[in-house]
Amino acid sequence: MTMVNPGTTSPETSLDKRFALAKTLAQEASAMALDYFNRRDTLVIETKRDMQDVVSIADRNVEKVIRDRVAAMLPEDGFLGEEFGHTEGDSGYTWVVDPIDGTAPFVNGIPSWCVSIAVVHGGEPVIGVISAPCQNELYAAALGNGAKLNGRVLTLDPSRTMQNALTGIGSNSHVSPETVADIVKRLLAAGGNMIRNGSGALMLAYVAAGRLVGYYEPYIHAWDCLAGCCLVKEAGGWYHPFPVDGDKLTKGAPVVAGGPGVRADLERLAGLA
Ligand code: LIP
Repeated sequence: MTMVNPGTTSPETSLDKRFALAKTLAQEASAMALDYFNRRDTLVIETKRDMQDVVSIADRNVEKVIRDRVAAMLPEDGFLGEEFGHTEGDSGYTWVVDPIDGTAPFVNGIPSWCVSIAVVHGGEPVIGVISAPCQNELYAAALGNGAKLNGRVLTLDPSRTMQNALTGIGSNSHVSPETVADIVKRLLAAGGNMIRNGSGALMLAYVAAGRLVGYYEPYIHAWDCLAGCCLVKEAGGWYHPFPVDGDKLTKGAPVVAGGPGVRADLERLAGLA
């Protein structure tokens, strides 16, 4: 039986079905995460890779809710989450989820965190949904459907450049302090200015919303960046291809993404040009 999208005559596609579920799950999961945020003094903070790489039961329980709902609705889909790893599927669609991106700001009471949900198909993120409950903002994009912030269409301005706007820079202990310092030095020397808020996903959402002109992080995981990359592309921007095939999906890689006016400068900053 063909389902018809309410208000349209076209049949619901596999993408439509997953996009609707991703938006619903992002909103439900971020409400749950916000409840944990508002009682963060009850959380036990643990560390992973180093003292700066923090996690709590909030991350784990939020991911479990998303993972269980996807498994119930779409058992044939694959799932990769930051906290519980990769489960293969056979539908060709893989959900890539960070239940709380910006965990360090989260546990320190800083509102720059979000729930990030991507769906990968055909070697690229075809759905990107980011929910930032502290700002009551839902960013949503699906391949060929454009990008929206709380239902408002996002379109990037080609006149914004590295020199007249802010560039987001991310860093973690996978990259040496000298490398990060050199990136910042070269960005400032090129007439740019940097900002870092601890959430790569949220900064990529800000690129899609035109608040930042671009984002570069030399080593980031798929669950931190793929939803944001989809949003940026669907808002009229670009991103350097992020490896998602096979076991590359679980490995880190650089993320370079931005609007049309920053491409040459940002690729040069990232050593791509
Ligand atoms: C974070 C990323 C951010 C990176 C941080 C951290 P988490 O993810 O979103 O871009 O700079 O080191 O990895 O750990 O908060 O989910």
